[in-house]
Amino acid sequence: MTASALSVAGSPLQVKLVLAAARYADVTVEVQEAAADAEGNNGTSTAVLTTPQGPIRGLNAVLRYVSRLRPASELEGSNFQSSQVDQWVEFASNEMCHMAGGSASAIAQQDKVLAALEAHLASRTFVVGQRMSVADMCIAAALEGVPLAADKQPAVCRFYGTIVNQPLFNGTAKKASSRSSKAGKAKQLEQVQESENKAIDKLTELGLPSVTYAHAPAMTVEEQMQEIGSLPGAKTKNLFLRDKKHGIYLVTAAHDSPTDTKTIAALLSLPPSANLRFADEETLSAILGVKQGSVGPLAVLNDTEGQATFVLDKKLAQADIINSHPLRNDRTTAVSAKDLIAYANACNHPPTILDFASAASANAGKSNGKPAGGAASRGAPAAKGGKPAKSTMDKQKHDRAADSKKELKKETLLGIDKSKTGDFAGWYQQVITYSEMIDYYDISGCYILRPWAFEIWEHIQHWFDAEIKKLGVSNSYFPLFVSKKALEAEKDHVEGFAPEVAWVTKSGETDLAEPIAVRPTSETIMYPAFARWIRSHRDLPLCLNQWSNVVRWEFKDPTPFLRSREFLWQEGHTAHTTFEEAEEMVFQILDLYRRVYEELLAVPVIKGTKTELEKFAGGFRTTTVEAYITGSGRAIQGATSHNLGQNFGKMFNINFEAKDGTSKIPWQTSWGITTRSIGVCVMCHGDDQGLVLPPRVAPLQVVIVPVVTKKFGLDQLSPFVDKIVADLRGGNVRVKFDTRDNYTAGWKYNHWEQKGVPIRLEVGPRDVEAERVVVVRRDTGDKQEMPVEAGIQGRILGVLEDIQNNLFAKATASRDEHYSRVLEWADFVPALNKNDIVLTPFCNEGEWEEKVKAMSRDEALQGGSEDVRTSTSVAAKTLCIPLDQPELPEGTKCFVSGKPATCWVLWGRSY
Ligand code: 87F
Repeated sequence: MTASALSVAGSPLQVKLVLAAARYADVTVEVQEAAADAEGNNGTSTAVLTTPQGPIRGLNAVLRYVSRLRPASELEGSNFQSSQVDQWVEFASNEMCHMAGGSASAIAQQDKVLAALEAHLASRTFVVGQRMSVADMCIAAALEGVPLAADKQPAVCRFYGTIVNQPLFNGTAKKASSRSSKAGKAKQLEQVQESENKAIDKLTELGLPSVTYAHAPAMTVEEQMQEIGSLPGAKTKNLFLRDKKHGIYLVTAAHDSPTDTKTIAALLSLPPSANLRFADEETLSAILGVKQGSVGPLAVLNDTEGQATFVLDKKLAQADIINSHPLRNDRTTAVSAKDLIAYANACNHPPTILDFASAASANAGKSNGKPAGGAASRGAPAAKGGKPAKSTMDKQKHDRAADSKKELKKETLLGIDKSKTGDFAGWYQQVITYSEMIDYYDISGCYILRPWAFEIWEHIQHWFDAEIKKLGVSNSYFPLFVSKKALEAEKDHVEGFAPEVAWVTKSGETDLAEPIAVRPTSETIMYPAFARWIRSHRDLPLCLNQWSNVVRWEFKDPTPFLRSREFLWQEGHTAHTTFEEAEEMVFQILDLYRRVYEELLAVPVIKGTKTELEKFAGGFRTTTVEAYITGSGRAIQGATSHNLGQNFGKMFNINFEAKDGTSKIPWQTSWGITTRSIGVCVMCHGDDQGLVLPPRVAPLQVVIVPVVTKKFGLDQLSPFVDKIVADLRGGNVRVKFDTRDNYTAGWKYNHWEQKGVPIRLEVGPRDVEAERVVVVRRDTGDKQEMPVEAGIQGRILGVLEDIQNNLFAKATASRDEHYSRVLEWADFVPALNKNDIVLTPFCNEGEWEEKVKAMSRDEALQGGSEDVRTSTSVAAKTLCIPLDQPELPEGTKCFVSGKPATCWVLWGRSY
């Protein structure tokens, strides 16, 4: 499209954004199908705005006009002047819309605008304050089609992605002809800027876009439908229910889903004895802080004690937009389903998503044989998974199955209903929450590591800590905060990371004299001290490590463990007299990282060096261990070990007197592994029943579940089991005898299976009599009987070892299935599309590396654009230059440039 064509017409997305902005500003813009415009461009849409001064034609002109109409309230609470916003919009629309021709000066101008915008947005969610405004939509419209790079303009990418990827505006870009017929009937709703509404403030604080409409008070669904029937998106029915024995539920269902209490009780797998009723007004007000008629999902915010379970209709979870009352019944707030779930998660109420539609068909006698409970119920354990039991076990197995079926009627457990292959992200979320590893927190990107996750980290810490001490490394602890001056002392190192640095600017209400940063890494905190402590060659090597937390304010979608705003890690920092010594340290550490992954977490990794583009900019060379996650087809950096050369020594004036009396700069290293490693382990080994833990890091390696009967209770069973526990503990096996009497055996089987415990021992009356246990493996589901009279410690240790090895072998085989070699460009993207990581001969030039990223993205998207917020991109990145290099015959050409290849490089789509 030529520059002039762009100024009068636009892409569908631009049109959509401008229409949305107009709707915000409360003016009507019509989109006309243009037969031919003044410049002779055919068939494009043209925006036409009727104003008191006459019609305004053309997207760019409309865009600027609309931008100036923004309500004054938009600037409330910000220290921004209206004129500054105008300047931004003007700037963006002028420069962006006119650069389509791509002349050198236009590109230079565009770079200037982008750089300024980047700096402006680095510390803001939107152009003015925290709420999306007309100006934002206009700027996003102007940015459409402008190439943005996530590494160069992270803040602009995040900003643009936030705006264009939220579905609130879907359906707004209606053609003039199709909108007129409906317009007369539909109620015109007034959009309002709600102030002092806790729920809307919370959405804003979380950066989740919403639109709120004012209307007459609506107490019932019918009344609300009358008021908001014309709005796009799903309408909701909200019920606040309680059952004395089973708890309190806030149910948000589609307005046309069945919501009688019997259906809901069945969906929740409550027993027939349950008596689900509407909670009284007092309970409603005490827990959700709203009156009758104002209940809606946004009210989960007020349930700070987590008394209610939030139940969401699957139909709503799959809708684009959800409309509901924001704590008052004369308002309706529209928010995307994804964002509503994010909100609920942030309020510590992750929704239990249930399929109300399936309940309707089950009630109509069309049950597909699955329990109506859907998400909230599971089959009896003996009936699922595993291999058929041996014949000698049949009778007992039958009894157990019967027992646990009976028992399951009494007890239910929230079961994983997402499959690893069908919905990897949903599956992962369920696995880490149902296994009690992670709980959500009300600050986006921050998570609670529950004991089940933290203990895995402790096993990693314990092993790694002992190993680095063997290398002469000591632990220490440096402060959490870093001054602006120290942080910026090493420009190269911090520059690209600046948007991720979190700053403390106030104490109470008082501004700090100078803002202080929260450590994103500790080079700039530790090295001034290194400069004081290192005087002579006798002070070297100085080898320090610290176990700590760091904060990096990421803008991409957070994922627990893999990408969180605060995470735990160890960071090692060493200084040596020679380059060779530093190099040796780097590789010793790299091998320890390999062993953490391979020997503890049973995840195979590839050791390699990063290319110049991917290395840590402050250092000389970065080495890495790279893992592969079969479920998502993505590679992931496992840990890094840097040879920093003398760069930091120079910046921080670290000098030592060498043996010959001369002053020298030491050679440094730094290295780190984070709690991301736990996420990689979960993703690699988990299955549709939940977590599968490698024995070496499992908080519990063996759980013993008693199968009691009325005649043979725990008292009779315990002496037998206690001996087994003592025997196993003698061999340092982490074992638990689950004696809880409020759960059935069936419930416990499922519970420990979801938590990934490697071995379950089942012990019932017949086992005691026959002096044996039934051993069930979590990794394969295999069952075997094991006689106990001579002790089982040795054999159980053997099974644990076997499980550890089997998990590693399985993960290696599935990684290797996705490891291919490609010699020509034509085969590259097809290999990536098969979820492969790809080894290619490469010229190792940065320019070609960038080209591969861009070309692989374009070829995969075929002209489409990708969501810049997602934590994964379809562009291929270099993962590493593997240390283990296959032979590279003379004359081998680079797969992309055709120049002589200098090495084999591993590429992949990655986290
Ligand atoms: C984010 C904000 C500011 C990564 C950052 O890999 C600075 C940084 O320096 C930053 N994200 N990095 C690189 C960290 C390098 C290095 N530090 C010690 C490690 C291992 C442990």
